[in-house]
This record gives sequence, C-alpha cells and structure tokens, in this order.
Amino acid sequence: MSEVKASETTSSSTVQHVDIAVVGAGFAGLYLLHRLRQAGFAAQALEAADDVGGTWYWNRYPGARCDIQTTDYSFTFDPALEAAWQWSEKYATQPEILRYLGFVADRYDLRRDIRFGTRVTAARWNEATQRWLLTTSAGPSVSCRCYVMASGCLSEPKPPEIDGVADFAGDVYVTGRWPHAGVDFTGKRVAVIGTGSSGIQAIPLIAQQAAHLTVFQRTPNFAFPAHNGPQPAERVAPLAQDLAGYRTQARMSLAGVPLERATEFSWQLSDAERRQRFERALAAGDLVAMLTQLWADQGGDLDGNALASDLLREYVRSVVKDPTTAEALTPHDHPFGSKRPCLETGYYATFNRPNVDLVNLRQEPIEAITAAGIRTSRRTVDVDAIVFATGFDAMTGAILAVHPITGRGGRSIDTVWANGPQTYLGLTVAGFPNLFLITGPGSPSVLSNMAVSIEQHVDWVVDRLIDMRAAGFSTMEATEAAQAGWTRHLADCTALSLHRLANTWYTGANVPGKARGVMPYTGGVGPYRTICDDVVNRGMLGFRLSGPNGAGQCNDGEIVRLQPDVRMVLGMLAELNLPPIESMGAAGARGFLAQLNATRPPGRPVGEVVDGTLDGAAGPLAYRLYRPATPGPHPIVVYYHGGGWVLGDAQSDDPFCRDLCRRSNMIVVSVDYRHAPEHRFPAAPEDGYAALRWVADHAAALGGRPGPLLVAGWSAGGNIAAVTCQLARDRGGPAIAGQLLVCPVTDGTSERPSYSDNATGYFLTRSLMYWFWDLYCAPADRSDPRVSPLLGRLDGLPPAFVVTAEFDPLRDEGIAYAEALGAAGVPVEQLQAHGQFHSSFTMVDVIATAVGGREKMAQALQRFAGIDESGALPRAAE
Ligand code: NA7
Repeated sequence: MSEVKASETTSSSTVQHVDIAVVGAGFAGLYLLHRLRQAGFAAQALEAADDVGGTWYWNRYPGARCDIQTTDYSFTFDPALEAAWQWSEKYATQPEILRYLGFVADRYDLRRDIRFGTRVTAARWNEATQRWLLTTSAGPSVSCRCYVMASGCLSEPKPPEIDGVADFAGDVYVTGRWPHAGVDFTGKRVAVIGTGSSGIQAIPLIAQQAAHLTVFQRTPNFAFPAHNGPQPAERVAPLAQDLAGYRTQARMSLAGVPLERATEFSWQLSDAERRQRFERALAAGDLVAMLTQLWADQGGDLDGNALASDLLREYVRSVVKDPTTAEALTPHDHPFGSKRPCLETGYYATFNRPNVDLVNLRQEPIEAITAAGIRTSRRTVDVDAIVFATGFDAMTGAILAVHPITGRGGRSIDTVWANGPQTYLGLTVAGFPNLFLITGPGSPSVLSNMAVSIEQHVDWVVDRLIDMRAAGFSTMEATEAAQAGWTRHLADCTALSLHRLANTWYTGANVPGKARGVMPYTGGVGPYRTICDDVVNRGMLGFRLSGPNGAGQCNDGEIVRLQPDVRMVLGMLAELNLPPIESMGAAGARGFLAQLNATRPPGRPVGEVVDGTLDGAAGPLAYRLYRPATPGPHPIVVYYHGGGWVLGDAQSDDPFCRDLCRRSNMIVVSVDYRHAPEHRFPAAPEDGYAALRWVADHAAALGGRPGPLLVAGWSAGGNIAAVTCQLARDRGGPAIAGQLLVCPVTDGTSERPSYSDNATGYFLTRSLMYWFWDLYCAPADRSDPRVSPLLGRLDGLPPAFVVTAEFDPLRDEGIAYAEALGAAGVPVEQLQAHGQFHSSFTMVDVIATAVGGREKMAQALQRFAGIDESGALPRAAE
C-alpha cells in the first residue's frame, strides 16, 4: 500500500485516489495526517470546516475551555513540540486551543493535505477493487484503501426537539455552532436552554453582559470550581522533571491523567477524613481528581458514591443563596460521575445575581417556542435571544451523519448499529474492511483525556497499516466473533460502573429514539491500551487480513474473556512472578497466604465478630462467628474455609464470611478443621461433621434461630461442606436446610476439560491441585465419598446452590456435582460464573464483578432458610 495521490476523471465524475482518507482535522485528524505522512502513505483529509480545529473550531461560545488540564490536554508524540508550546492557563480557552492546533498544523505543514469545506456524504466499500469510495459535498469523490473517521465524539449537535423554533422572532444560537464574530448580548433578554458543560461555561459570561438571563434547566449536573489560573506547580514540576515518565504514567492510568486512584474504601475512613479528602479535591479543581481520589468505592458502589454526591450537593447549597434555586440546581437523579460532571467558574454564584432566573423544567416543561420567547406549562418568558446549549448526538452522531456507510455485502452501518454501536475495540466494525474509527464507541474516548486516547488510537491504526504493508496484506477486518466478544467485555466493564444508571449522552438517552446503552469503554485507558497491544501480540487476534493473490490470515477469537477486574488481578499476580506455591512447602505456603491476605482490603463491618473454640473430632477447634447487626435470632450458616485441605483459617476467608453475613443477614460460623499434611484424610471431613454437630447443639447459645442449619464452603471447604451434608444424612443429623458450594472439589479426577483448559495462569493451577491432593490423601482414598462426594450416594441431600467459575480447574467437577445432585432428585441451582476464576468470590472488594454472584448466594441461603425477599420468616418457623 503505497501509491501517490492522484486524481482521475472518469466518465461520470472526478475521483481522487489515495491510500488513506481521513475525515476530520481536529486533534485526531491532524495527528493522523502527520503519522501517515511520516510512514509514507498518501493521505487526504477531508474537513467540513474552513480550517483545522475540529471541536475547537465549532465551539466558540463564551467561556468555552477544556476541562482537562492543559499539561495533559496536549499532544505528546513529539517532545520538541511540547517544548515549543507554552499554555497560558491551567484550562485554556477555546481561542488558545484553536491557536495551538493551528500551530501544530503549521509546524508539520499539514494543511496542504486537508480539503476544507468538504463533507463526506456517503461511503461505499467496493468488493471488486477492495477500496472505499467516498462521496463528498464538494470537489472530487475520494477512492481510498482505508477510510479513517476522525470525526469526533461530540461534533454533531442534536436538534433542539422543541416546537416552534422557526417561529421565534429573535436570534437563535447553538453553542456547538457559534458565530465566528462572537455575539454581543449587551442590553438583551437572553434564554439559555441546557445546563451541561457548555451551558455551565457560557451562563456566567452571558449573565455579565445580558440585561436579563433566564436559564432553562431540565437536569441539574454535578459541578464544582475549576479554580482556573496559572498551571499548578504540582502538575508542571513532575512534567518538567520527567516528561517521558509523566506521559507514560498518563497512558497507563485510568483516565489518561497521571493521578493515582484512591485505594481506601469509604467505610475505612471517618467522616472527618472523608471531608478532608473532599476539600482537597475541591481545592484542586480537577475532574479526574474528584472522580478518582476520594475513596475506592466512589465510582462503582452506590453507597460509596452517595457520600461523595452529598458533599457536592452541600457545596451547591453553600454558594447559592436562595434555597429554592439551590435545591433546583442540586442533582438527585444520578450518581456523581455517571453523567459527565462539569467544572464551573462562577456558575452557581451567577444565580445570586438579580438579573438571572432559573426555570426548573422538571416542574414546568417547555411547551413551545413562540415568536416572543419561550412558553412553559406555567409561564411565558419573552426574550430577544435563545442559546441552545442542548448538546450532541454523541459518539455515533458524526459517524452516522455520513449516510450511508455501506460495507461488505451492501450492508449499511446504521442497520448493523440499529440496536446500538457494535465495534471491535471501538476501532473497527465487522463487515467494514479497512474502516477505522478514532475514539469510536467501545473505546475509552469520552471517559478519558481525549488527547491521550486519540494518540493511542492513531498510533495503533498507523502501526497496523505499516505492519500490513510489510506483510503484503491490503485489508483488515474484525471478525464477528471478536466483535461479539468485545461487546460482552464492554458489558462486563459497564456492570462495574455507575454510568449505566443515568440518562446521559454516554448512553444515548439524550437523543429521542436513539438505542440505549453505555457507549464508551469504562474499563480505563491503561487496561484498554494493553488489550489493544495484546491483539497485536497474539497474532492480530480477531482480525481477518487479506492481500493480493489470495494471501490471507485469520486468527479468530475473543481478546478478553476474563472479567475486567479478574484480568487486572491476574495481571498483577503475573507481574509479581511468584514461585509456585507448591514449591514453598506447607509452612512456606501458609506464610505466603498470610502475607497475601495482609495486603487485601479488610472485610466490612458486621454486627459482631466472636472468636471461640468448639469440639472437633479429635480435640478443640477454633471458630469465628459473624453476627449481623440486625436483631436476632438469625439462621446459622456453618462455613468451611478453602485452602486445599492444607492452608487457610477463619482469617483467610474473613472478608467472604463478613460479606455472606451482611448479605444473607445470617450468623456465619467459620469453623476450622485439621489440615494436611500433619493430619491427612479423614481428619478434615470428620472435623467438619463434628463442628456441625457442635454448632447445632449450641445454636441457641450462639444466638441462632431454632431449626435446621445451613452449610457453606469454598474450594476444599466446599468439598467438606458437601461431604458434611452426606455424613449428616447418614449419621442421623443434624438437619441441614441447604448447602452452598462455591467452586468445590468434588472428586479426585483430573480428566475433565477444565483441568487442562485452566491448568495454568489462573492462580489455582493443576500442579497446585496435584500437590494438595498428594498431601491430603493416598490415591486409594480418593474413591471414598468423604474425599470425593461425587462418588457418594446423592439422594436425600439438602437443596444445593453450586457456584463454578469459568477459569477454574475445578469448574467441571463442580458442574458435574450439581448435575449429579439434580439427577438424584436434589433441588439444585447452579451459578456458572463467566469470566471468573477460582478466587473471584472470596476476593471481596477486589473482584467487584463477583458481587452479583455473592448476592445470588445470599439469596439462595435465604430461600433455603425459608426467608422471603422482605427478610421475614415464614409463619411456621417463627
Ligand atoms: P450536554 O452535556 O449534553 O448538555 C446538554 C444540556 O441540554 C443538558 O442539560 C440537557 O438536559 C439539556 N437539554 C437537551 N435537550 C433539551 C431539551 N430538548 N429541552 C431542555 N433541555 C435540553 O451537552 P454540552 O454541550 O453541555 O456538553 C457536551 C460535552 O462536551 C460535555 O459533557 C463535555 O464532555 C464536553 P438533560 O441533562 O438531557 O436533561
């Protein structure tokens, strides 16, 4: 792929031939042109505007500024460029950013490859020529091998959706299409509709000029002061000291800004400590700081988030004098961060001005725009000018504005995306060869510092084009399987974030009729970058490459099958490069486990934790009891910890037991049992059974509800729980109402697929299991049902809830046990958790994607205990 740019006149029209066509001349288009040119490709950019700038060309409304600090909102690909440009402020104004982009265009002489005033109106993939043909609003059409859309995420303003705009006799302005000459509102009565970032930036300045300003607000946003001014020393100094290090940290961060996330959870901090952190973030005037540095659970947990939201609401009340106006300006309908928060400069104080009114459209919706102004359900407001700050058809709007984009087999992208955008990596779309989307839906894009995300996408695309050229390929296309896998990964990530809970432009909710769903990738910039690199390192996984003379390659598959947090934890463990646990000896392994446990988040508070001693089969055993904070008596769960019959104790499974106690509202008694190799089989199951008997005998003294017990266990503890149920059935009790088996060992066979599929790489390895088995019992013992409950009699057992994890060597034996229980007539429910590994459920507050599974476990325990959803006991049990 290397051809000179050429134009030719065909019988019907003039067509310009290039390697690569780029749409857009904003941050993304400019860097693309630069890199493509450096790589020797003939590239042509097409830009609707008359000059470079993209978003910053169009959004010229008063107060328009970036709200990522300029230290970070800059190109980083060329240190010489970084040295040549000095930003004047912490948050640069639109004119300054536009000057910067013009400076970049001049420095790299980019304008000569940009056709300004030219919109792409349609795009069609030609199977015969293996090229895209772009129809344009002006000048020749463009035939290109690759079509790169760098058209921006927020560049297609959405229509006002309000009747009567055409009837209005005054002036109408749209923030995203502001007149170049500016607007003088002096002496005018002005209405602003919309209080997103644009409205919040524009309103204070319009209020200073206008005779009167009426702000029409549908939804209040969270906003806090930008504290604009000189670039802060704490950002500039590290940048100056270690430019490359600073930029690398940004590229691997969550949001493309080098700030560490808070690691402490809200419930580990006192009120005063939380307030102190909030005040620090408030003083920093930085979106990313406020979104990530308060506490670890602010972004993914409603309770943690509510604490942050409350403090932000308090801030609004502290500035706005009129309580009714303050209340109207205070958001209550979405968690902080789920909708794009805003930085403000005098926004809330503006509502203390005598010439400013707020109309709360939740109480009085707009009915129509009339010749004289705006009519709501309660009043008419006469104005001379209306400013629409009503936002954009975000993320997909600018892509679908090129209509149609027709890929392979004549399929149009708007058909493929009818239920929401489908992409692979947010970069490509199956069925659309050689089409690339810069910061497309499904990539971090708008949830990140766009400058960092744009550079990463441009580099990835151009590097792939270079690789293809070197390998003799001319097309690349995502496979359907890869795209479907990416869609699932996006859903897994989204389940972790609160973005799914708000009606926002992130989810398409701001545009009537648009398909709903969180569009950007919520898994973070750093993880996303490593995934894109993984795709390449794994032989262009999920891409079909083809070239002339039938050359082709397709390494099909899904790039991320693990849950996002599991992937992160396993990645961190891999980096530690630990010796195999089985090489440490039993004592060493126990010490290692204790060390590992010391680094994890502590369990959450419960009503009471009591350590005690009970009678085991051959002497005293330790137990730890977790009591709910609610009034008792409570049903009792006897819990057996994991650790391959060799490791573990109440402490090792402490956070899991606390979580079970809190979610199920039951007493959890975590009982010890003797460990191998000091005490080989049958010490563990005999202790397990003895412990059950002891708890049953002492249930009332422990505060338990009269009636059957429940049992639960994880891993080897799941094995003991299953065996205990069989022993209780065969030895005359005690009665058990249900068994919760989490990733249990159920027999000694290692023949099932999960033992080889998940043999290594998922922490619990096949060889570690072999080691546990060898320490625990002799091969001849493995047919004993007290070792392998799967080989025992299964009828007449208590109802079971069996949890298995996809990436666990023990997965298939857990499933086999559940199926065998079902076949024996035992009521059984299964949770086959996708993307999880053996330790997912016990790593409380680390693997957040396992929360839903633990919730289901607690519900199962409640069903076993006969507690209905309201928490009430059935009459018979009361
Ligand atoms: P936003 O953030 O989408 O804000 C648009 C605002 O306009 C928002 O308050 C909307 O209320 C309001 N809106 C939209 N349509 C209507 C109608 N029909 N009637 C009344 N009010 C309406 O766009 P911005 O331009 O401010 O910011 C876009 C992004 O640019 C920003 O997030 C940064 O990333 C940079 P709603 O919340 O939908 O109820």
